Amino acid sequence: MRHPQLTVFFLITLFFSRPVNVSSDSLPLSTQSRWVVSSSGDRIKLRCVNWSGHLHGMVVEGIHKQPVKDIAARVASLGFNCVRLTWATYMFTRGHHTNLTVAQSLERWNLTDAKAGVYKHNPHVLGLNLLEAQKAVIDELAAHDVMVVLDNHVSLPKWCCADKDGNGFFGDKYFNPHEWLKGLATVARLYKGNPGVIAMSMRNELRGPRQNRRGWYKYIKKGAEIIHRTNPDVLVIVSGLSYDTSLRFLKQKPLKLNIGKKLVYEGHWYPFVDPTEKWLYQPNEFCGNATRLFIDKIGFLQIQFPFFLSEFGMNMKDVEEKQDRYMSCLLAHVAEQDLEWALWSLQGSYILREGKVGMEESFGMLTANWDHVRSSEMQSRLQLIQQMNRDPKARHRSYNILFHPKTGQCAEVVEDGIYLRDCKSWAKWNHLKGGPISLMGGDRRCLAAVGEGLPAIVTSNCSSNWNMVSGSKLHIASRDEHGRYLCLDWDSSGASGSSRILTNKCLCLGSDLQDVPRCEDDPQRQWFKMIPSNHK
Ligand SMILES: *[C@@H]1O[C@H](CO)[C@@H](O)[C@H](O)[C@H]1NC(C)=O
Ligand SMILES: *[C@@H]1O[C@H](CO)[C@@H](O)[C@H](O)[C@H]1NC(C)=O
Ligand SMILES: *[C@@H]1O[C@H](CO)[C@@H](O)[C@H](O)[C@H]1NC(C)=O
Ligand SMILES: CC(=O)N[C@H]1CO[C@H](CO)[C@@H](O)[C@@H]1O
Repeated sequence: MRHPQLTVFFLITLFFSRPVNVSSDSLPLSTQSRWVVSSSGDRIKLRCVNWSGHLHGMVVEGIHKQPVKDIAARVASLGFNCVRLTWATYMFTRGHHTNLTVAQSLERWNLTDAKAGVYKHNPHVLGLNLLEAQKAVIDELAAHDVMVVLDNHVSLPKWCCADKDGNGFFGDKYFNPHEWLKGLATVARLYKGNPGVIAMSMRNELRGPRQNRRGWYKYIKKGAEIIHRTNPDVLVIVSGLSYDTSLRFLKQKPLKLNIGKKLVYEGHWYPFVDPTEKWLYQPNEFCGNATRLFIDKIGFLQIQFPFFLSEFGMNMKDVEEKQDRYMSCLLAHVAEQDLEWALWSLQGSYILREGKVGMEESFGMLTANWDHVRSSEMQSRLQLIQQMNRDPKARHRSYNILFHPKTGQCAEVVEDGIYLRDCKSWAKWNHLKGGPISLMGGDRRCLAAVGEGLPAIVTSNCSSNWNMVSGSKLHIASRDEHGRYLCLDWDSSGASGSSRILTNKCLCLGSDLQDVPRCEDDPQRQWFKMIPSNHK
């Protein structure tokens, strides 16, 4: 706490902290239709962050910058209840890797500064072998109630992923399927009975010129079943082809596995889809298209199975407008569907990545020195998806939360005004397409547009009808008394932490509410989503 930045960090994180209540008596986890549930059948929502441990040194990143115990405490205080911890197959299948101590493993790459850093911050880890060190990290996370998904990320320990890096598909240069199966079985056995590890994902981002469906069905089945036979407690997470963006072929031919109620699917959704310029000039149509494409290729699995969006993220160091819009678009979907997820990533820097010592991770929640949060905006944007909005066991009536993904805030009503606030409390809305938006309970009161540039209000006059419009369906529009369309709008000039919701001319939309062909405005301020919830 010597550091002023650290103090700020702890204040912020305390402010945002929320309970993480997975105790070992709720284990093992299993699945029930599309939910992950505890041993007593209560939903457990996975809200994770990725933490890399698969690079050259085969130790988790950051261990040379901060004590593992502090990193684990931060993960928990940032509102994550789980870590997707990545590992490399060779660490478990090649004796000359397995037997290395952390010190030796870093020395192999001449990483003397990192070694000195580990000595300074985690002296007890330096002499452990790589397996013991991994277990120490998992134990520390467990001590902070943070669950671990062990993700097989590569075979040869290095940065992932490229088409021709030899780690992409079964049979590639470094990716011997038998060795991979052996690695999975070894890890499953090592963590059998360890309550810290709740799931294993089989392989990150299958890809490359050799990828094919036949190989996928064959090896995914073997991998899943070997994990389950060895360690029947863990969830088994199945990933797709083309960098984990496609499992469309399962619509024709479902995967048949003998693993009980343990199957979870995963997928990735990054802003890198082409042509990203469309986020700038056709943002509504592109958001609609991107969401539909994601659902069509992989997201559709959530209807039947728990779906883990195991990687998404954006550059938080130098925020690019297009990535910012991607994030709003994605958050609206993730919140609406209440998916399981893992943000890429925790690490603010790498010991060694792609030949560069100390390379910074601009997508990291933490800064390069691992000592404070890179972006409090991102922290705020995650707040609603860090909550469980749909609880299959709850008996409360469902309603909608009016969510604003650009700020991550939720609409709350104070007297007749509507404000964006942190999602600790919120107004509960009912809405039938094309009809009024009314408050649940009490005397009937409805959302109304008064005029352009004026605050939206709630009133007993329920004659305003509202529609979700534009290609993104993220604009919420109604007519004013002159019959002109107005959209809900965020008044960003308001005091921080509480700004009023106004109605304004709909951005990027013509008078017929169709998307204009090219839009120079940023529509994000007008992007809202009705999030179904039965949270009490
Ligand atoms: C690794 O260590 C184990 C146990 O100490 C030993 O049996 C094995 O031979 C060692 N492997 C190599 C390649 O050094
Ligand atoms: C480490 O340093 C030694 C001596 O300078 C050098 O011979 C070796 O190639 C280096 N190894 C790596 C992996 O950079
Ligand atoms: C959205 O998808 C439609 C149908 O595939 C296509 O015609 C249109 O150009 C796409 N729009 C954008 C902005 O990419
Ligand atoms: C932003 C980023 O670096 N994402 C990476 C996350 O990890 C996957 C797989 O290792 C990479 O393909 C992404 O580029």
